[in-house]
This record gives sequence, structure tokens and C-alpha cells, in this order.
Amino acid sequence: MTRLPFPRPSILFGVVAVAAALLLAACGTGPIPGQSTSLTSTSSGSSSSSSSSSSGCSAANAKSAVTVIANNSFKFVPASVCLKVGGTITWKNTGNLPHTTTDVASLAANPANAALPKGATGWNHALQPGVPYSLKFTVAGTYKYFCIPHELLGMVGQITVVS
Ligand SMILES: [Cu+2]
Repeated sequence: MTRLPFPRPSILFGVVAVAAALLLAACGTGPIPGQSTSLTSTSSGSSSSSSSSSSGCSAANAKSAVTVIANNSFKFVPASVCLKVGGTITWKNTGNLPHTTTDVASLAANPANAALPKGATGWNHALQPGVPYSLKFTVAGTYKYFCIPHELLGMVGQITVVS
């Protein structure tokens, strides 16, 4: 596993942990709507009904190129993306804090914040302020990703890729 070049001072980690505890105390469970418990259970059939996502994402409304902003409010905007297979997402860090876009379960504080369709490859890339990063998605399914330093503040995103 590659490690990112960011320093992770323990004082920052402590702040993040405290903030996350406060958030959890205030909100209970995660705020992501439309979460499904059957992310990988639809891959057994060979029928072409690949648009059965819980997020309302289908071939009709999927986009082929989407820009996702990472901002100083510890959010990915939009947090949920509906993408055509073969489409590209470009992340842009419009703030002045370092972020990452990461879909590697072993790098997550909560592995539920990372999800990959079968056959897809995870990624972990630093998002420096002002430096865009693009990724092409060739495997349909549901992806969940996060920002390593801000995962516990809720900096998470979801990508649904449909054919
Ligand atoms: Cu971040």
C-alpha cells in the first residue's frame, strides 16, 4: 500500500476523533441517504437490468463526465454521482487544505466507507489545492470513497456507474 506524503500529526487526529464522536453523538447513524445493504448481490444474473441502483441512477440520467469539488467544508460536491460506464470523474480541490480521493478499504477508518464493484480496482490519490485529478470508470456498479484525513468528518462520496 502506498502511503500518502501528508503528515498526520497526532494532534490533528485527536481533533478529528473528537469531532467525529460529537457528530456521531449528534446524528446517530450515517447521513447518506439511499444506502443499500446489497451492493454486490445483483451481479449474479446475466440479464441487462443493471440500472437497479438505490440512488435513482440509470442509463437515462447517467453522465459521461462529472466534476466533483473537494472543499474546505470537508465535503465532496456532489457527494453522489451517476456516471455512464466509460465515463470520467474529475476531482478538483477548490480549498486550501489537502484532501484525498481514496477507495481502498484497508486505508479507511470505517471500511464501510470504501466499496468497489467486483472486478474494479481501487484508487488512492492526493488532491492538492488547484490540481485536478481524473479517473475513468470502466466497471459498472457502486463505488464508495472517502478522503483519508477527513473521513471521520463525513468527507465521503458515492459513485454509481451504469451501462
Ligand atoms: Cu478532505
